[in-house]
Amino acid sequence: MAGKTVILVVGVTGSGKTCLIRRLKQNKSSQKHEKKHDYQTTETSGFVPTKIDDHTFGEVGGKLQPLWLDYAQDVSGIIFVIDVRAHGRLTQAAVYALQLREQTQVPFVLYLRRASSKQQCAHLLSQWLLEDFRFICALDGQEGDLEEIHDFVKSLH
Ligand SMILES: Nc1nc2c(ncn2[C@@H]2O[C@H](COP(=O)(O)OP(=O)(O)OP(=O)(O)O)[C@@H](O)[C@H]2O)c(=O)[nH]1
Ligand SMILES: [Mg+2]
Repeated sequence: MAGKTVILVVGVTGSGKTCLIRRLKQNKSSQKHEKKHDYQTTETSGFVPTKIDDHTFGEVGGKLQPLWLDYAQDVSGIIFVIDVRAHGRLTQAAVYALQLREQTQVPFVLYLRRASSKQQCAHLLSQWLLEDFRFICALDGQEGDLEEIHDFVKSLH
């Protein structure tokens, strides 16, 4: 059955959820080949499912943060997107991530977008007291982040 594994994709407004799902759908392994129109988005409202192979990636926009937990009920895993350059929203994003992981039992991964290095990601995680979180460090302009998402998805039941 297509779309049987549902992965919830959450994160604060503008963190990059819609664009990430779009890249997954187009299987764009490199951000270097991006076209400008690929990244023109509007705020997501409600739950937006995107089927990719055997999986459904369900985005819930940042505006609906109070409902993330409700949407997390029947999913196989959660991808929490953080834009590490959105300085004004980082602390809030980290608190939301911590709360959501505490309240859910399914595999959870942080996707740290626009990171400058793995060390920067590790430093941020320790600053936020999230050292034990599984994370994907999406380095600016480099390949490999989608493969890590595929690995996460493959590990889900
Ligand atoms: N060039 C580039 N821009 C990105 C990328 N991801 C996000 N952006 C920019 O960030 C903006 C917001 O990204 P979205 O993916 O819409 O953010 P979102 O997390 O879905 O936001 P909500 O739906 O409002 O919660 C986009 O319109 C782009 O301008 C990316 O991978 N590359
Ligand atoms: Mg969106």
